[in-house]
Amino acid sequence: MKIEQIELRHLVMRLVAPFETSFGVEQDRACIIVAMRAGGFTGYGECVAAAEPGYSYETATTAWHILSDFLVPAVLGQELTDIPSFIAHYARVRGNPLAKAGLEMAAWDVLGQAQDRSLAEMLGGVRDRVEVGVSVGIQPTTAALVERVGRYIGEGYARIKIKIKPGRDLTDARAVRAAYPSIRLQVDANSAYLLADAPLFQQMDDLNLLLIEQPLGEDDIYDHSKLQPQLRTPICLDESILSADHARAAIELGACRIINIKAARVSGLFEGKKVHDLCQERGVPVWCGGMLETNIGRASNLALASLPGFTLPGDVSATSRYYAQDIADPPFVLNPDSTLSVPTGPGLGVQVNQQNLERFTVKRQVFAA
Ligand code: OSB
Ligand code: MG
Repeated sequence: MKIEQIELRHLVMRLVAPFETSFGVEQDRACIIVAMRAGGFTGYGECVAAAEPGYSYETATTAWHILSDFLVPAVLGQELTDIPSFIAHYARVRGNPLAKAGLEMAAWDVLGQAQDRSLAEMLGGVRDRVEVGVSVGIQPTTAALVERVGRYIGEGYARIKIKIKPGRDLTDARAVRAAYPSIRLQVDANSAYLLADAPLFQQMDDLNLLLIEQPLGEDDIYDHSKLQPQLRTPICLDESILSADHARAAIELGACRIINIKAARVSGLFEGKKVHDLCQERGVPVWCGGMLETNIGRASNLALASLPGFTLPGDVSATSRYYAQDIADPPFVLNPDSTLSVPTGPGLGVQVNQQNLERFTVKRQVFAA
């Protein structure tokens, strides 16, 4: 199939509530939606680069530049036969994993539709439902956080992650643990601390946390290897792991005992599966992270999380936790057992709502072969 056309859309979508992390607050979430036309099919991808370079150095604007000036020209007019040969077209483009992952997702969707196979099937998924939790942003007060967590537990989420930052760490974590003594609980620091903060994390060892996510710098696998031996609680790396090679280095250095896999952060689903396979081989549990995706990215996350090594609940919550109106149907609804169902239709298995897609688009460009 010849890749005949690629359309990029920069979207801005209002979240149902502001999402605060150690790097900032997000209320209007940006993303780039890629629509790839080949062989009579249209495949969709979601690039999760945000408005600001807080989680990643990439932004929606830099990703637009990398996509439109380098990645799209590298694949437009080419034959789409399989993912490895597709990726090879832009292998010379350094870095920019979020931009690459958005484009790659659209290629998986086209291939899945052409082969009449679901993305989960193509990746080697083994389950039709995935255990999920909810990632709770920093709230105005500790009391508001406890209340917020209580509401999510009431909705049926069996695993809670709270965001922490200096000044809003131990107190928040202790308060949530005191209010919900048996809930599966974890914290995410998004790189806000230094190795010198080890005593703070040692105090968290009493809270029976599943894991502590990315306490130290994104470029600092080494200092994580100094921190992990000082803690009983497993460290889980997110920002630090940009490839299967990074995952191998982190595991061999003892920098973490768990890895959060986001396909976007590792340049796409193909590399994400490689991280999964390596971790499975080394006995390291993994779980699927989230980037406040629309239902397009959420469908991709659920397919990835259906692989056998994903043994911890993912940050993939119901559609209503993020958006009042989404750009693809049907909405994902939490099952009573704190799972989401993995889409079964060909490719991503969701239907894009063109009206909503248009409504949230702030910029659009079409590239034709
Ligand atoms: O660190 O996991 C993170 C959202 C944006 C950027 C980084 C992170 C997150 C989340 C949200 O934690 C997870 C979700 O999509 O529900
Ligand atoms: Mg994280």
